[in-house]
Amino acid sequence: MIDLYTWTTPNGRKASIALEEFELPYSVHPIDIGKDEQFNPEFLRISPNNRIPAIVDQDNGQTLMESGAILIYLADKTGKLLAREGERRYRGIEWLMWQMGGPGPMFGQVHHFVKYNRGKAPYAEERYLKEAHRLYSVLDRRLAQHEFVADDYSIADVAIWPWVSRYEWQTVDLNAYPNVKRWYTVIAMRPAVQRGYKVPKDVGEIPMP
Ligand SMILES: N[C@@H](CCC(=O)N[C@@H](CS)C(=O)NCC(=O)O)C(=O)O
Repeated sequence: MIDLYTWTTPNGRKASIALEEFELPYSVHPIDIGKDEQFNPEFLRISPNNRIPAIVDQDNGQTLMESGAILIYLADKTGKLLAREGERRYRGIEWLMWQMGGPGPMFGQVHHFVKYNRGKAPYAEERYLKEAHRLYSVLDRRLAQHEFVADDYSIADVAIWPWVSRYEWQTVDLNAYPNVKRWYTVIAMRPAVQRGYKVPKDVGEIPMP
């Protein structure tokens, strides 16, 4: 049994979608970051960076913060969505790390400046939107040559997809990135993704372009 500490955000959904894909039993502990619950001392013992998601694996007591580490751990635990060794493993990790260093933090800045604080910092809006479009172009070029980001459907797709699902917040028209749109739509149809998207609670349907 896995304890999942999460909220209704792209990083949180990475973990819940992965748990659904892996068909692992898990119990959900909502951490309402709007109410600063991520600063509760009990949560900080599991996630010292006061961020969701975090997990505790009741099988062995392993605690983990950082969604990328959680995805690798669960993939290794189950032997699914990441090759055990060789080039395919590192290709999956490569694109997972691309998400962790690129779309995660950069799209997050777009949400902060463009969605929630529009007009307050025009240069920041311009800078992060430009970077977001650059990242969408990188993804679109990759997906022009590959069905999924790495080789087969993998934890790299699971990591990137929830950030793309906020394309409306980012004022991004997915029609400008047809390969991303094709990939996004295929993944959105997966039952595990549809279930994981609604954890820890249902806040609406998956946006469809
Ligand atoms: N690099 C971390 C980022 C996690 C993160 O930024 N989580 C946000 C929600 S998406 C959060 O918990 N924010 C709470 C806060 O900023 O205090 C990961 O991938 O797990």
